[in-house]
Amino acid sequence: MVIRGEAPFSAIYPISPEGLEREALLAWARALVGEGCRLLQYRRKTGSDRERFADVTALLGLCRSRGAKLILDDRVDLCLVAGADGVHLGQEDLPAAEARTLLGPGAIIGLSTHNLDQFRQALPLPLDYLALGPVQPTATKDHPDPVVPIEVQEAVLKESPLPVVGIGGILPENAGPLWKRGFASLAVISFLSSDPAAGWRALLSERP
Ligand code: 3NM
Repeated sequence: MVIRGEAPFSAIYPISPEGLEREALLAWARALVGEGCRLLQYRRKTGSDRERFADVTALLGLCRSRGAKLILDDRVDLCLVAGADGVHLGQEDLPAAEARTLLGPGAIIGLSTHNLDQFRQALPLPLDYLALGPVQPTATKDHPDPVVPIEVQEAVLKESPLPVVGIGGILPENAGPLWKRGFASLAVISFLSSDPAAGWRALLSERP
């Protein structure tokens, strides 16, 4: 576990948009890494494992050459075979303890939480960071959880010994207050999907 103390992610945690062809996916990642992004997440819910494996291999080549890390959404198996830097687990994925056993102490493992109960249940787990969301309404996720009320966000941020990543509907107009509230990083799909470099700069310009 490498994050405790010093988070390897930047203030923005980009997650790949669904449906990009490999060249477009690489261009997306290249633009972000070129802006100084140190940690990206590959998320692909559709398509085959063969395609996912090829995407991850290509992204890892780019990330390795630029000193950035690559986290895979959900897929501990793919992380192991491809040699990615870690996984981001959802509430229905492999339990964090089993993921840690398989991936070892050096992997970065994060977990999505959507309410106070899930957050508290996550505290004893061998995780490097927690995500909390959606912090704003999002159209990107199928069946998103209800938006996490500000009081719950504040309670989580106050209690968490781990860095907390905010996710869901993040835009320049809402990013500043989220950073001020104490989120270590903000995970973003839509706003970074069409022009990632410009989106990255627009978001960062709101950082307090
Ligand atoms: N997880 P956008 S919200 C992947 O609540 C994901 O855990 C969420 O995409 C959660 O930046 C979300 O386009 C979608 O809203 C984030």
